[in-house]
Amino acid sequence: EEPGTEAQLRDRIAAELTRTRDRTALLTEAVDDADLVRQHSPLMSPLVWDLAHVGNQEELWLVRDVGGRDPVRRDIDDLYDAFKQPRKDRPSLPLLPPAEARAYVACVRDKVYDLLDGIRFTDRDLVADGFAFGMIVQHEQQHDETMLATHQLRSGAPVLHAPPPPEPRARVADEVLVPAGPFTMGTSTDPWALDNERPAHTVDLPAYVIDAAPVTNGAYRRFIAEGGYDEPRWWSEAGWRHRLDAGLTAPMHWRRDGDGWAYQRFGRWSPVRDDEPVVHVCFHEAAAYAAWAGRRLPTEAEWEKAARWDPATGRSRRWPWGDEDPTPEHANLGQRHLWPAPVGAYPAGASPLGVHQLIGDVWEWTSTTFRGHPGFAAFPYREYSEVFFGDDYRVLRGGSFGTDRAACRGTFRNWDYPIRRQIFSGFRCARDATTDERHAGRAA
Ligand code: AVJ
Ligand code: FE
Repeated sequence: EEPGTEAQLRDRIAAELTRTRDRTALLTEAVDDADLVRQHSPLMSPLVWDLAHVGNQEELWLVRDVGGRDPVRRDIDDLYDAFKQPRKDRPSLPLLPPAEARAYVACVRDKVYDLLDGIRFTDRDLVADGFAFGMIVQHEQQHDETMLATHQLRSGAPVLHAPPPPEPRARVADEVLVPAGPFTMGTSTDPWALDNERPAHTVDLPAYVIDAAPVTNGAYRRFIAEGGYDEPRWWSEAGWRHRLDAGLTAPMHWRRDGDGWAYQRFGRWSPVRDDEPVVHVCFHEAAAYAAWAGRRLPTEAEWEKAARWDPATGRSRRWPWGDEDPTPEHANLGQRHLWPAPVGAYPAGASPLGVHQLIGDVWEWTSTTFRGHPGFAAFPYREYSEVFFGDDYRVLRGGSFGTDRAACRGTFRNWDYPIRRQIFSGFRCARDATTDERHAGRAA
């Protein structure tokens, strides 16, 4: 590598670290100390736990492991170990108070900027192409999205502000035919891709049809109005049991408003807007809607082929629009806006086949349970993803309005329990292609 490249990578890493910390600061300075240490939902940590946990992971990986430096606070490792401390118990732990937590993360960050100065990115696998730094940036951004979800669950006066997302700029088709054939899923080359996105491998899919946009509030309201929540036949057995146990009747944060619906977003109520993607639905609700609509959820491979496959070259792109990182024209990412954008708001972000808003807006449930790609190798630690492999979790793809561009890609994989809906989760539907469509697809 030429020396200029290494200096550029250092600058880019420093900029990403700083940009990310600015977001963390915004999320943790918007509320007072009492609010920071409070648990806003048993599903979430107190914000002050996320803050110090982010610093502790940065200390473990960058200060101690990459930098080989002395621990800053070895005594708090257990407190901020997500596996040792279940979320519901975190508020009763002897956590660092807000001022100490801020001082701690700042101290760790100073050491990281210092060690970044002398780093050789060719020394070890862990730092090749800046990976360890990228992993830590992504980790902090993931917790920022989690903190944003905590903000959505807190009660009290609104503290977060952002301009509304753009209005529709294009008409979007209902659905798109994806022709049969192989495509490359996953990646072996994206430098900051995490272990579960690797390696690149070929997946051959039969022809299928996928929604050109996520399912909207308007469509979802018809499902509700036509008794979707009252009809066990649309629900899986586990889904129906959960629908009854949890008393589900509408997406989370919705309430009836006259003969319509209103939703609460970061402390403000407003009438539900029909042309926005529905958000805060669990996997079971998404699957029930799909069954009611005579469709199904896409598999994870179907989602990724629709997002990355370029029929002109046969290549898989990094993003639906190409290989270049997203700009605000491409997708609703990064908490620039506080809710999903209406369908048609991001024509520049569409895939070559004309599938819109795959990236940003809402995480999209797929029917696939979370497993390693063929040839998966845990790196650098099993606890990031391997320990979650199995049938308990469903994969979500594409990122939400609260996902940063650094923690999102055409290959990025998220996962959660099928009953979870405090995350910014929505979905789109798919179906097998008919015989006629398969022939038309081949002729085109
Ligand atoms: C990838 C979003 C499922 O928040 O549980 C954060 C990311 N892993 N700290 C999570 C993560 C460790 C993870 N998800
Ligand atoms: Fe974490």
